[in-house]
Amino acid sequence: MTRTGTLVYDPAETAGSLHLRAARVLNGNWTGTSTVPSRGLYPHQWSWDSAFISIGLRHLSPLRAQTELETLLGAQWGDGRIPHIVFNPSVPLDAYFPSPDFWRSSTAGAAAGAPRTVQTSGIVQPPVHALAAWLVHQADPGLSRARGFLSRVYPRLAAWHRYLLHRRDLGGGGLASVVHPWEQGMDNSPCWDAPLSRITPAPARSFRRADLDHGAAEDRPTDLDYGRYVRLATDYRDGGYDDGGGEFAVEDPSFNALLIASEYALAHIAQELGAAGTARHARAERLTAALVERLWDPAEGMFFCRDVYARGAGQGAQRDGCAGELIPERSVSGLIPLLLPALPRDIVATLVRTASGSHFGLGDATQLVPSYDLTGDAFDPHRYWRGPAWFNTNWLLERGLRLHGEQTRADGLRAALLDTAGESGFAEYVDPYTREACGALGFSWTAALTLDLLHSPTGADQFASHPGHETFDRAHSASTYGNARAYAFETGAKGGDRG
Ligand code: 9WN
Repeated sequence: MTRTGTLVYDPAETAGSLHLRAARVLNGNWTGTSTVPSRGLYPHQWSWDSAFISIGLRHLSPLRAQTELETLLGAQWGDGRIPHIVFNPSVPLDAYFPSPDFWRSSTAGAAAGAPRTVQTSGIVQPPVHALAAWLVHQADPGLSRARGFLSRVYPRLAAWHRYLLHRRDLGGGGLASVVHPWEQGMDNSPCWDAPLSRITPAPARSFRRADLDHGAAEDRPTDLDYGRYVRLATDYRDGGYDDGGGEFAVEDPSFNALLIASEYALAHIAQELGAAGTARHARAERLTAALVERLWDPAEGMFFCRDVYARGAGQGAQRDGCAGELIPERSVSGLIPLLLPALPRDIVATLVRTASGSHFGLGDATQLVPSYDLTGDAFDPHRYWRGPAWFNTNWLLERGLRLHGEQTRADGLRAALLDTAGESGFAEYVDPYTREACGALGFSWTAALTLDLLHSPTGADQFASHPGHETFDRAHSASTYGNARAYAFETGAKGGDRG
């Protein structure tokens, strides 16, 4: 216990009240079957939000955490996609744009197997779900087994990964592409500026934004960006949500790293259910190799997005032998592969240096990693995904640092996350320099990941490929790495799930 003036600071008591406040946020945002990201700005169920939320919720109520994921998976499409929004029918249509009457999932998505009784969007979000399901199971294996939780979610999660690895391998190199910036989750990142510049925006008068009723215009994407988001979504819908016909396809490091982390989790789940997880485990390692081969930029010391349909990408494409070209924008997305256990050691060391260097400033200019390069032309400390720090990305980096033995840096990041979550009122995101709250307050994943950091201070096992992963055989990693091209061909081929 320390004394400051007349105030007595008791870390245990502070943690206790932080826990209580975080739990209140999650209770307030619970609808009975799932949790909204925030009551005002985001009044429906969001896909990757629910995955992060369940990771925290498992510490309050493993049953609610299981239900959160089951509700989301109940809206899965026949082709395997998990929609990025599941709409609550009791919320008025004008509360959020684009609303169900824009997506028209049950009619426009019929050929792709959209559900008939629940309305959803037609795009996806990052695949954090299998990882979440595995962590939720571990919180109370007895309850999970009694309810048959894993045996019910496993086939759905396997179909989801199959969709991403087969239908979304638009670059032909084994990685999944996103077909809309909202799919990657970092909607307004400068990474999308180049591929979006080729899209003709929908006229501003053809839609009405609802986000500006809740958020400051200077913190949110511009009308021009929105026009392009709407155009891409409209064209996708009008093509029956069929993949491959669009004008936007990007291979993103964070999206694919989360897919790989979830593939490891599926291997654990398969084993728990009595099946062999080895094929999935090997696939996760081959995908790691494909990620390095297609998205790692050794000169810049981080991963970049690949613009699969870049025009004039000829030379780039010929130089590295891959379709499209890398987008030279430094986003936090390019650090998130740090959570992968089979990443070569030199890449881990370089990523840690990049995170702590002038572009992201971790432990120096900033205590939380910003969403975008502090020195970049497009940097803005308040605008959506163009500079502010988010809690989910920092939680992922904290776990990644710990996984690779960077305990001191991870401890610093954990402390900054807990302080900032409490001080900001569980803000959606914060200014990376001042940690001033931005966006919505009482934001669910901020509260949920706070709970996870309080309950799993070391989190050592969360992203491990298997117990004792630190003794992972790097020689095996090197040979897997050499086989990346063969693997790209293999996953590009049509076929069922090989797990
Ligand atoms: C569009 C819900 C979602 C998050 C995204 C975040 C934001 C929506 C929006 O909110 O996106 O999906 O309207 O801006 O960028 O990551 O899942 O919290």
